Amino acid sequence: ILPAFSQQIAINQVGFYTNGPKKAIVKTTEPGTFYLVQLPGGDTVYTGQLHGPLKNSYSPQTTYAADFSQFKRNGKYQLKTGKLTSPTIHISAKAHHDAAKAAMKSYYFQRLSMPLTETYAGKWKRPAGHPDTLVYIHPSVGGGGKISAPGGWYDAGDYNKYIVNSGITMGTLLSLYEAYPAYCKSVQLNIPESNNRWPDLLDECAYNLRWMLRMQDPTDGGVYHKLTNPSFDGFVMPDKATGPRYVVQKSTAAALDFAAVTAQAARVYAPFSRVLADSCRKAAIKAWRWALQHPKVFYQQEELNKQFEPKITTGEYGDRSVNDEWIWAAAELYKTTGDTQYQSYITNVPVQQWRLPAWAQVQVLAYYTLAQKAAIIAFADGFLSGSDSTTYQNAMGKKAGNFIWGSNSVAANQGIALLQAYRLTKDRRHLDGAIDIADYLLGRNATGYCYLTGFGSKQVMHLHHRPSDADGVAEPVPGFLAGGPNPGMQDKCPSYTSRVPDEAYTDDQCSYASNEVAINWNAPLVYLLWAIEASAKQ
Ligand code: G3I
Ligand code: 9MR
Repeated sequence: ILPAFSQQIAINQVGFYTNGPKKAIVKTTEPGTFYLVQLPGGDTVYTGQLHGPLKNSYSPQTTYAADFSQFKRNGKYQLKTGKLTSPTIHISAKAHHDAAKAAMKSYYFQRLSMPLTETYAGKWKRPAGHPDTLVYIHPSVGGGGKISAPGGWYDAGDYNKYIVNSGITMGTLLSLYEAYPAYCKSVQLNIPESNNRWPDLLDECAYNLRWMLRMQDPTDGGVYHKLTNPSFDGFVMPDKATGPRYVVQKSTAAALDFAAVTAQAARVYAPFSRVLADSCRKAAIKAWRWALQHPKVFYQQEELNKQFEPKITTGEYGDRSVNDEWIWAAAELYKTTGDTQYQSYITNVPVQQWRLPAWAQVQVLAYYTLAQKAAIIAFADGFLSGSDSTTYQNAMGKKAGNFIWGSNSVAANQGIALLQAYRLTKDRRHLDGAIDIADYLLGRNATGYCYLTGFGSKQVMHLHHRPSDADGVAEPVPGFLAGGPNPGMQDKCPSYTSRVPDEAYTDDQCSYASNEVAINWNAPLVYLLWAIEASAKQ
């Protein structure tokens, strides 16, 4: 049983590094003194003054910050101020280790086409779902027939597989490996491949990569946009969702994202499997060539449904601007092959025009790969400036516009930008800014939730995630990042209690716009937590 705590104190509920920054945020309009008390026992070990007031333009909330970074003794504590008591505080040398592993293990839980056994899945064991060995070619492709494309990861709370979203997800995870190979090799995930000679991170990513390779039409190099049911399944376990599956249309975005991922994979997997690396490199070049011949084939589901049966109503991931996909694919192909023909496709824009990576916006992934030093640092500094005067003291709070569908992935991608800079500068401010983002996601935020399932004093329990709902286990499958506050509230779920941008979240299964999971949201969290663990001065 966890000690009781006040909702007015928001704090990272997973952990602080011995020598790292440590802050809590108190919802109050008054200054005052705060105390850190040791658990058990309650002895006061540190005293400080609240700092504030802090305020965001888009929220009525006023807060004060309690900074106890100077306190550097491992253990368990609570922070007290006035009549308020914080959730349990954990200080240790490997503060995010368990959370980091769990966030990556979530991909194992998303695997299709194989049973999850108790050895690896514990009480979340389940039979295999979706063999995907018989998948119909949708009439939108032309031709008819069928293919086999088993494996891969479920995209999100639904049971479909989408190439565009797999693109940024794989790019993020493979970039983590390229940036921190030694740390990545050291992390054991307890997955079926754990005893082979590959790093577990690369084993897990290969599970999705092999599916992606099956999504390329070998005859022309084009890549199917998605593999899906015509409409979303009900809330049943995957093995009970047995309706027909289709690969639907080839698209330019899918071909280019596929080319980027397979080109990067050709580099990353080369030391482990020549065969896999070679097939990735060939697949990348073939997809690139298809895109050159088909530069403007967009996936527009409504248009498609006017022409073809069965109608498809699952996730669209429609992206009608592929300039950024060209740049990303060209950068990965150039870095892998050294072939200068790709260079002319890599255009640079001033850092003021850089956009955080997202499923439909992958340009900056190219700039990260090409290590554009000065611009990366300027990009990161943009997130730092002014973040300390926001109510929760991080980059996320600066604009209401950050709170979109999957806003927690916006935060995590801000953290990656700061970590990209930290690798170049070794300036502690960049690492601390990334830790501020981790703190945000793990509890120092306006709702007080630790958004990573299975962790924290105030936990997410009712994810929009079909297995978590249907498996009969009270706790959701662990290691998932909930989507996060989104005042768009497109799900029209009745349980939201606030439409203030950073509060518009509800821990309710009906809330796919704030409480779903998605592979492209977990990936930047994995990057953030692993890179912080790898970098933290202990
Ligand atoms: O980009 C605009 C932004 O400029 C604007 O300020 C804001 C105002 O609401 O809207 C932003 O666009 C939103 C976009 O997400 C942001 O990424 C759209 O309104 C919103 O509808 C769109 O939501 C997407 C959602 O599917 C619905 O299509 C999410 O990005 C996307 O992550 C989500 O993906 C789904 C898959 O379709 C199916 N599987 C689950 C997955 C996760 O929910
Ligand atoms: O479960 C679906 C989720 O994965 C999607 O992100 C979301 C938006 O496309 O749609 C969910 O499915 C809902 C559908 O859109 C409307 N009927 C209810 C479905 C389950 O809540």
